[in-house]
Amino acid sequence: MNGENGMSLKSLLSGLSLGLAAAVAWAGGVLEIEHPWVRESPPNASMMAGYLTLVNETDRPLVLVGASSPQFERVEFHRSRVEGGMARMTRERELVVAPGKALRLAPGGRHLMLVKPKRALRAGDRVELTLRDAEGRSWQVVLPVRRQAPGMGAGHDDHGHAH
Ligand SMILES: [Cu+2]
Repeated sequence: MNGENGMSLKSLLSGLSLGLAAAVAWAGGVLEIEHPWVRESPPNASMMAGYLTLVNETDRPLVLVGASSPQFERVEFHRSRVEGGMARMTRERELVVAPGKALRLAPGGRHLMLVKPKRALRAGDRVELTLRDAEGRSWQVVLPVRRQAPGMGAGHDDHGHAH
């Protein structure tokens, strides 16, 4: 907090209530996380890709600066693109979700790169993930491991809304 031009009591209180909301995850109407899933990889894969949709329910940009999972050595934000016929992945330092908008992480575009699983994960397993934003808030989400994107298969029972 920068105390120079003194926060009003009202903004201080709303800041506190946001902090409390973050403590009970996504109940606070700040970030909604939809359609989380991780694509199943061969058992010896050193990386897996995770996808979800982030919905910013506030009127300010939401800047995610980090992610982690106890089941992986580290988690990075990546973006895939095709350049000259070659698929390439680049690492991005943060994910910015515009006010009131959704940012979709999906195959062929942005994804969570889950690096070095501590043990092999298969369809039906679950990945526990923590997302952190630039204001120090954090959200926990469970991503089911699947062979294909939600909505592509026959079953409906495992679609994973995280709210
Ligand atoms: Cu990647």
